Amino acid sequence: MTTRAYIGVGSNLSDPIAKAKNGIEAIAALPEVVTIASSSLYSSRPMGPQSQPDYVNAVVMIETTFSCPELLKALQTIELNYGRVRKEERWGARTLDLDILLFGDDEINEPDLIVPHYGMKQREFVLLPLFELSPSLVFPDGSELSRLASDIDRNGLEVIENPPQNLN
Ligand code: A4P
Ligand code: MG
Repeated sequence: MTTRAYIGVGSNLSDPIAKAKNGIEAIAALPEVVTIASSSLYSSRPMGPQSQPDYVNAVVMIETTFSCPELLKALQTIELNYGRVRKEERWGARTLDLDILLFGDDEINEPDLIVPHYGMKQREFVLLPLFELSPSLVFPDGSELSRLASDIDRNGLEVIENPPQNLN
């Protein structure tokens, strides 16, 4: 069975543009995953502690035969390969953060896996790249992305690079 899923990519340390691209390429290279499209790369102001650099954010749309827990494990391996150091501080700086935003219409509430991602409806750096990829998307709870995306404050979010091409 194939599932369409969306992955949020974030980085704000050690050359974040390169780190975000590395992450996008590593997702495309996973077995059991076909990347349909990546959004542009965006520069975004930090949510959480303000004493950290701006982030580079993007969203990737994939088709996968992984289960959702298998996909999480694969993404965590990529995060570790790109040198992310897990720190105590919540929402602190990180080299590469890969979050499962949506996994088909699945609604999962496990201690280590919450899907749809719990914060996505309040985050311009998730909603606007997602809207670029799938403007007519409807969330599992029936809410429309187009409405959420038009209501949210851009908070300085800007495109810094066009989408990476030829990812498969
Ligand atoms: N986990 C649960 N659900 C998921 C999911 N859907 N996808 C668990 C991925 N992981 C999920 O994650 C902690 C645990 O979440 C994992 O072990 C996994 O089992 P983590 O990545 O180690 O910790 P974290 O990312 O620091 O925590 P959190 O609360 O997920 O942070 P966020 O929400 O990812 O926020 N500002 C801007 N502008 N752009 C950003 O991308 N990102 C953050 C991090 C803060 N500020 C930001 C940005
Ligand atoms: Mg995370």
